Amino acid sequence: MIPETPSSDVDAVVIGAGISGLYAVYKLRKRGMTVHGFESAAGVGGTWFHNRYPGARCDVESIDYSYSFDEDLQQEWTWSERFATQEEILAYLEHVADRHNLRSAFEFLTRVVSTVYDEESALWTVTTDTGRSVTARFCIMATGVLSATNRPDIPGRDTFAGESYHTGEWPHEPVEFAGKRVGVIGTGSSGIQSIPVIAKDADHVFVFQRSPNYSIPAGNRPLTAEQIAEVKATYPERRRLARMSGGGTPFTPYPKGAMEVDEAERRRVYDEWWQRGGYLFAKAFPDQTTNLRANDTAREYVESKIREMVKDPEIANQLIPNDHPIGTKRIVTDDGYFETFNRDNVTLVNLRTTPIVEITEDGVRTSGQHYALDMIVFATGFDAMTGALARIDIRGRGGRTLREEWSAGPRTYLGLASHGFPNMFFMVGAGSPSVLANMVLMAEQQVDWISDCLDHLDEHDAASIEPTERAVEEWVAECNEKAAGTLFPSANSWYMGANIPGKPRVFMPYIGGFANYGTICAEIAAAGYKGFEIA
Ligand code: N01
Repeated sequence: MIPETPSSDVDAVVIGAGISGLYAVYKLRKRGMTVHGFESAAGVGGTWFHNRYPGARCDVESIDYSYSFDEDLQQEWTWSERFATQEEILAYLEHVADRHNLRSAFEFLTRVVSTVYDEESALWTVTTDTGRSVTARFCIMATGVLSATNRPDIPGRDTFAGESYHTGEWPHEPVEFAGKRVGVIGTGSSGIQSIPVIAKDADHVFVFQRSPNYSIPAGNRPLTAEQIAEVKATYPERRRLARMSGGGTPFTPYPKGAMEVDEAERRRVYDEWWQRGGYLFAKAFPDQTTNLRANDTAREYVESKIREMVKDPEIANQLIPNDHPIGTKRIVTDDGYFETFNRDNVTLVNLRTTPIVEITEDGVRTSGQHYALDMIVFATGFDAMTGALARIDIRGRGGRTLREEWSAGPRTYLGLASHGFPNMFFMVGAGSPSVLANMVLMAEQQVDWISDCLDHLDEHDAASIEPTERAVEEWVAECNEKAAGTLFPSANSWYMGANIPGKPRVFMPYIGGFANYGTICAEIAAAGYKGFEIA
C-alpha cells in the first residue's frame, strides 16, 4: 500500500474515461487506492464517445482492439465484425465500465481546467470548470491523443447559417443528409470513412481536399462463429504475438526487405497485405518506411489500385498523393472511398489548385467558385497528442507550466512523465509508441508499469517519483534519432504537429516499436527505475 496521505482527498485523480482512463481506475483501485475520475463527456468511451460520425470504425481488428486484462471478459464478449463500428466499441467500453463498476469513480460533464502541484504537501490540486477542487498524490493524465478537435480558422467560419459539424464532436441525435448539399472539408481518416456513407443519402457531396491521402479498403466482414471460436481458443498466443510486435497487433512484416526480393515476390506480398486490408499495408515489408526506393514500390502498387477504382483518370490523378511517402501519414482504412468518386452526386474540389477563400453564410468560396451548401462537415482532425494537455493549466514544481516545458515539443521520459512534474503520469502519449500501436494494449502496458512503479514507491516508503532532466534529455534524443532513421519526418503529418499553425515540428511518438518500448520500460523498472528520482 502507498504511504498514508491524510491530507489528500484521494490517492489518485484520473482525467479521462476513455480506454486508458478506465483501465487506470480499475488497476489503481485493485491496489487499494482511492481514485477520483473526471470526464468532460456525459459518459465513458473517450474517442468512441465523441466520434459518432457516419462510417466511424476502428482500423485495428476488433479481436485485437480489446482489453486483455480480464480473461473472462475476453471469452464472453463476442465481436460481430472484423473491424468494429463506433457503436459496438462504445457498447463494449460501457460494458467493461459496468462490469468493473468503473463509472462510480467518475464525475461526468466535468472538465479539468488546472492541475497544480504543491511542493510542501507534495500534492496535486485538480480544479474543474464546475469550480470543484480535489487534492491527490498522483495524477493520471488519460486525456487522449486525438481528443482536442481542430476547427481551422477559415475566414467566415462562424458565419455559416446551415448545419455545421466536426466529426470528432458529432451530435448524438441523427443527422439527416437526404436532399442536402453537403460539403466535407478534410480527407484524413474521418473524412474518408464518412464521405461514402454521406454520399449514399445526400443530394450532393462536395469533397474539399487539400491533401490527398493513401487509403486501403478494409476488407471488413462479419466474423463467423468458427472464426470467433478459434480466436477465443488461441487468445493468449494472439496476445503474446501482439506484445512482441512492432505495433501491438499479431502481425510481423515479411522477413525480407522490398528491395531484396524480385518483382513477382514483391507483388505477391503486396497482394497478400492488400487483401488483409487497411493501414497495416504500411508494414508489408520492413524497409517500406525507411527506404525511399522500397517505399516507391508500395506507392506504385497502391497508385495502380486507385487508378483501377476511379473511372475518371483525371480525378484519379487528383486523388493520388504526391507530397509524402506512403505510410508516413496514417494510411486510411476505408470502405468504398475511391469508388465514391464514380458517383454523379460527388464532386472533388481540389484545394491545391483552388484554395478555400472563405466560408460564407450559405457555403464555401474557393478561388475558383462559390459552392452553395446546406451542411458543412469539418473532418479537419485534431491538435494531436499534446492538444488535450495544453488545454489544461498544468503547473509543476516552481509553478512551471507544462506548456512552457513543452514549448519546443513534448519532453518526456518514456512518454510517461516529465521532469518537474512529480507523480504525474501521461497515458499513451508523446514519447511512447502511442498512435503507432494498438491503443488498448498500449494503455494496459503503461498502466501496469505505473502500478508496479507505485508498488516500488510503497516498498521504499517513498512519496514521489519524477524523471531526471538528463533522462528526459536522453529519451527525447532517442525518440528523435529513431524518427530520423525513417521517412516519417518528411511528411506534413499530425504526428509532426504540422497540421496546427505554430506547433513545433517534432515527430511526437516513439517509433522504436511497441515490443522494444515494453522491453525498455521493463529494464528501467528492473534497474530500480533508472533515470527517475524517487524521494
Ligand atoms: O484528421 P486528419 P482525422 N482547409 O488530421 C484537412 C485517427 N482516426 O480526424 O492534410 C482544408 O488526419 C487536412 O488537410 P491537410 C487516425 O489515426 C482513425 O481524419 O492538412 N483542409 C486533412 O485532410 C487519423 O490519422 C480512424 O492538407 C484542412 C484533414 O483535414 C487521426 O485519427 C478514424 C484544413 C484532417 O485529417 C486523425 O484523423 C478516424 C483547412 N484549413 C480517425 N485543416 C480509424 O480508426 C485541415 N484540413 C479508421
